[in-house]
Amino acid sequence: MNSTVYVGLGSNEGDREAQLVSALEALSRIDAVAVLRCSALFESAPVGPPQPRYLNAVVELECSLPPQRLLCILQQIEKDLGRLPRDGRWGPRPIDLDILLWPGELVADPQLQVPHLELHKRRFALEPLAELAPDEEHPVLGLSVTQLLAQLAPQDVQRLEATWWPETPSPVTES
Ligand code: A4P
Ligand code: MG
Repeated sequence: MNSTVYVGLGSNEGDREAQLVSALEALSRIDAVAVLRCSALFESAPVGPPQPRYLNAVVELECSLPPQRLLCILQQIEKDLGRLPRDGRWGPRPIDLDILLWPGELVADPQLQVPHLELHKRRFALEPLAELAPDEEHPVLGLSVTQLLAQLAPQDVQRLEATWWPETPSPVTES
């Protein structure tokens, strides 16, 4: 059965633009996944230890895999794009792919929590997500993405106009 999934992309090390595009291409190549829509790109101040600024975006996927299987694939893409184990929690990384929200799914395993446990605290995830799914409800907090954003303190998150990024209201075509 196909479900809709929202995945957050982040990069703050190396060629951030190229890595985001490569991650998108890698996602499009997975048989069981279709990239339906992309948010705009956002540049954001790092949350966590001092490190370079991030580029963030959210993509809407159609996926016929269970959550754990999608997580493995996302982690393989992170590795392929040069992410090293030493990057450490909340440290700089060439690419980070997080499952943010999976309508109809609630996962509370040791290796995977969906919705992402930090989603409701993070403007860099909620602002792009709100472009794709403003009315989607957080199944634990019972608030929509728009409502979560409204209760969040300001954070340094800037929406970018980037011609090279396939920000879409329309489906992304595979290359
Ligand atoms: N994991 C559990 N739930 C999930 C999920 N929903 N999606 C587990 C993806 N992974 C999930 O992740 C550590 C473990 O989280 C994984 O092994 C997986 O089993 P990781 O990507 O290896 O390490 P991490 O990313 O450093 O840890 P964590 O806790 O996932 O951090 P976040 O939440 O990804 O935060 N500031 C800005 N402005 N923009 C950013 O994108 N990103 C981070 C990373 C910190 N600060 C940021 C940004
Ligand atoms: Mg992560």
